[in-house]
Amino acid sequence: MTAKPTETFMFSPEIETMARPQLAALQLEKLKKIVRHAYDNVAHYRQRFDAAGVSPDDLKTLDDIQRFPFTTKDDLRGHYPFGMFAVPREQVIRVHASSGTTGKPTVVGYTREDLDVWSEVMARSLACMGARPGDFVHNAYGYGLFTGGLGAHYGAERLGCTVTPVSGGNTERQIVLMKDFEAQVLCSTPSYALHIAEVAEKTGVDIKGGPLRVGVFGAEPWSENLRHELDARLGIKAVDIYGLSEIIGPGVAAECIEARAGLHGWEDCFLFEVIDPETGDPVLHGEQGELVITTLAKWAQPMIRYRTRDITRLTDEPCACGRTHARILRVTGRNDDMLIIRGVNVYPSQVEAHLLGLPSIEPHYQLVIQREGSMDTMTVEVEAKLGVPVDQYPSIAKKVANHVKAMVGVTCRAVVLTPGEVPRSQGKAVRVRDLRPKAI
Ligand code: DLL
Repeated sequence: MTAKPTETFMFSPEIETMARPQLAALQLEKLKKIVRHAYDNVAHYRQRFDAAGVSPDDLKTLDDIQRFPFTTKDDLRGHYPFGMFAVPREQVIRVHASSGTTGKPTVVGYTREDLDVWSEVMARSLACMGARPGDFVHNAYGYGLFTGGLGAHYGAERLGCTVTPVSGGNTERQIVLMKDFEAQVLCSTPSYALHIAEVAEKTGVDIKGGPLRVGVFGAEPWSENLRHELDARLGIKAVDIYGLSEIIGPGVAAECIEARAGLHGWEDCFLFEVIDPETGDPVLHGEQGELVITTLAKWAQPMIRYRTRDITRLTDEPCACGRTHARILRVTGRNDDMLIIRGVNVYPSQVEAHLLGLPSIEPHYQLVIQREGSMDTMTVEVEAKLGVPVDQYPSIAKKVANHVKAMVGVTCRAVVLTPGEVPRSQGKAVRVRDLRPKAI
């Protein structure tokens, strides 16, 4: 396979451009099989479907899935570690687990066939984002229980790339390797990519003028402004990739480099719905809500109507790249990431969108949440650019607070810290420091 980086290139063109009615027929065929497999092999699904009075035989159209109960992270936790497996444990050849900040982690298992599907959707995603066979891929996603490292790794190999399996950390060494190996593609969280750019600038290494072309950035919410910042500081096109361990890992959806306007969700492998998180009812087509995903090709651990908690919108408007798979619009954050500050709902990524690009401050920030009386308050910690005199910090802070109030509608305090003071991340950035008293 050869293709110039600037030409549209698809890893599986016949699937990626399939006419939508044909795609829907394929989804229905696969849906029937996977729901039957889940019912026959997982006690949890059988009990839940029976209790809801639905059977796999009820699936006559794709909309019939709406009659089936949702699956949640708590269901996975409740069946820790292997209770949601739908095949004998010996056929599960890999497990991953999500960190789980509270309680038990959630475990996910893969058969050989599942890993094959994962590599396929990741290869497709990388090609869609502008990676090409023969490219050098610098993979700074963490290797281990987190799905980022191995997911990107196998996908890049499947596409025919050369992979540097560097994982996160030791940023100066990362930069040396990227430079010496002439990497064309960088895979990392967007926050870590920003740190890489910053360290390269500090150590005088010119990444911007080099062969690096594409940034495969995801695993955390990020804003258009951060995209512009990364484009400019690394001399690349920064492209968004989405996924979650419970479903498969990275590669559930990816933006195309042509449009960079929403992520194509691979609908031959996943069925997407958007629901009202309060009522569980489907929202009108194109409206915002919680993304619900059913895996159409995952045998070790099928997920039927998994509630991701991720807030987004779906569109199946035609895309400039020619792919027909519907697009998930940028995920602004999880339901549970939403803060209520003095009665106003706000996601950290909304604040980010308006902080970046302000003069005198670096694009690093943290939101500190405290409780005052019955109200939650927010302090935005930002960082001054090198060389900005300290006596200007209070006036910059005032401008930041006013700007956030004007753009996001939230009253907050702002504090300007000295360069380097906001913690940097090697994986997912910690955007919120929650200092509220914990409920006992
Ligand atoms: O973060 C998988 C991944 C790895 C995706 C590398 C992309 C790149 P988890 O650790 O299970 O899996 O976290 C999944 O992260 O439900 C979202 O809330 C968030 N997330 C992932 N990608 C994006 C994105 C990986 N592009 C959770 N934009 C998901 C916004 C994202 N949020």
